[in-house]
Amino acid sequence: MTNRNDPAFRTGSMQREGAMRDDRLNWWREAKFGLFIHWGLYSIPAGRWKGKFIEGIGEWIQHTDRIPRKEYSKLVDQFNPLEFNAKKWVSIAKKSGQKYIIITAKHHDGFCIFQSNVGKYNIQATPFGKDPLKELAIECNRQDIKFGFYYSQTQDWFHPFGNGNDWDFDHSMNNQDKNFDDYVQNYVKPHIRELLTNYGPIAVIWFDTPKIITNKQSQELLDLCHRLQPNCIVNGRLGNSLGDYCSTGDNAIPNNLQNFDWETCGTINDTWGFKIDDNNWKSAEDLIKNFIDIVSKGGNFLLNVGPTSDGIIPKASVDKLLRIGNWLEKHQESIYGTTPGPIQNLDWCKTTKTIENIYIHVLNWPSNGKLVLPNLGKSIHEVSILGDDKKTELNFENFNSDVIIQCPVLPPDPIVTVVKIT
Ligand code: JFZ
Repeated sequence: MTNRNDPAFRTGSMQREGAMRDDRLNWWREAKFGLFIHWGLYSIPAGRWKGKFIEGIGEWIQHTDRIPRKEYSKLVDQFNPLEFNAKKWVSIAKKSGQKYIIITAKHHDGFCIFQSNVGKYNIQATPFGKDPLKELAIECNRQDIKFGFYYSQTQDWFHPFGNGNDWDFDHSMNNQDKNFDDYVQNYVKPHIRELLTNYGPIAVIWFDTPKIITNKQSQELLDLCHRLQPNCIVNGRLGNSLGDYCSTGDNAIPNNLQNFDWETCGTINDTWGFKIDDNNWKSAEDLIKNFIDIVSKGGNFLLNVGPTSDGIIPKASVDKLLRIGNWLEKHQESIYGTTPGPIQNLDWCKTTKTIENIYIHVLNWPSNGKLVLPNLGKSIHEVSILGDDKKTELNFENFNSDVIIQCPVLPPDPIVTVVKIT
């Protein structure tokens, strides 16, 4: 069955096989690329608390600095993202070649960035007074992008029975299990019901950090999601090896091809939630190469941005995303709707395939332009450079058990050139 031994799959997940699951996952398997958005109260302090620089990822600031919930929750009075524009955000994803968007409806801090009748710690309590998730749902529908929610089902540092806040609450009390179950039944489930009822079709519910959640609780959440929206897929961080697909650890890419559905979630700098002081940006080139590596091993890439509390996606993030989009525009054929290609063991090239074609993504261009590939086991009709308007046919010859393709000496694409073999 599935092989989840690679260290990239620390969070684990199993999928039950079946036609229903295949139906749900069909679009996702072709989509390859999604936009992750971490946005919440933590976007306001943005990594600094009372003038102090706080180590670690931005959305964990309350935990890292053990900020009392009474103090932290005052941030609701300040949350007023006047620059938020759903159309702009969705357009960025669209132009970047991303086919789905997943946004934090509730992160570990417990704040719900949507209108909820369950509890009061939500967007209605802020001066903003609108529901950004509703606007995004409508806009995604307009621009034909799938829409989904991140929801922290176990950790909740605001709810007294949620997991993780040991500075305000003493969770070693006798009723811990019972209380946590109370939180799941009467808080988490009603939230999920709202999210899967009030926003039209929801493509993904993305759970996280399962920790103490029991098998029964995970199963009940999974059943609830599928009952409310049979087409909604659920990620593996639901816990207890349940869910429709596996998530790797953050930014982790497995070493080899995997024979199950999986996704890498990654950051462009070092944080998920916006952090003023984090300027450690990855280059667009590295992100594209990581993306190709992931797709060649059968995975999807969910790439994160952390908008400011004003509602602006940092310019550096937008720049990188658009550069990925530029590359993708010319190379869509070798990415979307493909499956992993026949050559998996070479570092300088990553391959994908369709029924008719094999796509060689050349990460390191050979100085003489000669690509030496192992025998592909099929007869080659034609070789060309993907995106070459003139469709120039390249010469190739068989040599012992190799195929040698003569390409231009200089790589035609400045980032990654793709050679298409028909
Ligand atoms: C979790 C969150 O705690 C974090 O804030 C962010 O939302 C991220 C996407 O997910 O962090 C994790 C979860 C799992 C691993 C690492 C970080 N893991 O398995 O390696």
